[in-house]
Amino acid sequence: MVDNTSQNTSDALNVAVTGAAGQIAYSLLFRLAAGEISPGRKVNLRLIEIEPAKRAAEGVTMELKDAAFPLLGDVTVHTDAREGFQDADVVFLVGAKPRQKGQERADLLAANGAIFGPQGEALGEVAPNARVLVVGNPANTNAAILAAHAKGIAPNRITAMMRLDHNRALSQAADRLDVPVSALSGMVVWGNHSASQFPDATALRAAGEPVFEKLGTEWISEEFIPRVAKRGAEIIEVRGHSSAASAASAAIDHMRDWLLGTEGDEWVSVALPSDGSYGVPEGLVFGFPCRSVNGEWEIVQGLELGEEQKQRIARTQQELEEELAAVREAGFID
Ligand code: NAX
Repeated sequence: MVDNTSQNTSDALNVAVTGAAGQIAYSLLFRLAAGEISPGRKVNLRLIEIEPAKRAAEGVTMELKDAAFPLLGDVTVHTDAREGFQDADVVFLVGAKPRQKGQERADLLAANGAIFGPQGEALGEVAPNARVLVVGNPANTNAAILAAHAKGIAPNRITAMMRLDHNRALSQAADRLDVPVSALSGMVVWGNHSASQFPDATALRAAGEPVFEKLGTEWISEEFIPRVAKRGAEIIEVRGHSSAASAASAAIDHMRDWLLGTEGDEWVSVALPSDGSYGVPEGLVFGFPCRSVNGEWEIVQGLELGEEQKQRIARTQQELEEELAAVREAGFID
């Protein structure tokens, strides 16, 4: 088990979470306190919120203490992100500006640029070795803004969450094949965490055997891809609120695999700044198949892509290019 993941001198893992009084954090914080990304290791939690939600975050702190987690160290609440990020080993950026009714996508991107630019600067200054996961939407482009401002943080240390999409895709395929999700490997969700994403089951295996034919091309294009890509909206319609516990669970999966490594040759879906792999332009924060090796994400190379895969990847890439152009125009990235 790799354990080269701390930058502070004590053995404790310093974890900062923005949006700490929100619904995702309400599940995430308790799983972090239970030691799920750092088994056996003390965890210090920094809860970061905006002023109006500070008191609610203090309430969450009270509950965290009431749960008497054996591994939980200090829990502090901060309205100054820079203060909360100080010496953080792991950072979950969950807080973001939600889309208002009738709001244009460009305005949403700009509103979030105003959050993720300064947070990037602060992280670069006070937590240059942090592993960062952006959850708050639009997650990929928020992460691109963050990466542009986080001087001193290696690009592959800034990620956006595709793991919920990945897990949703696994679950849909497992149901279709009537196998447990644990039997499946080789799923990829490419591109943007949005309806343009490409959940790709081409390389999927169940207990090592290829299953693409078994899934059926019609089921894949008519049911699987749209269902996974629009699952967030389906959850809102049925549950009445957006995904929360499943999002927190995916964030835990992402960070645990990052810190402790992925299994053998298996890969998972992670959005990170492209290095040009698979022809995706540098700077786009794009969902790729990734392995975690020695505590770092590496993009899996050499997957052969057919024409339809290339077209679907190009589609989600185009959306991300448009998002990046919009934040450039708004002055959030040079
Ligand atoms: P909530 O509205 O319940 O909580 C968000 C919290 O963030 C609020 O308490 C708010 O005060 C806080 N916040 C806002 N700006 C902040 C700032 N600058 N610094 C610190 N805190 C700030 O939303 P929740 O359901 O928890 O969702 C959080 C974000 O995750 C949303 O942007 C949502 O769209 C996104 N999601 C991303 C997913 C993914 O797979 N990447 C899936 C789930 C979720 O939809």
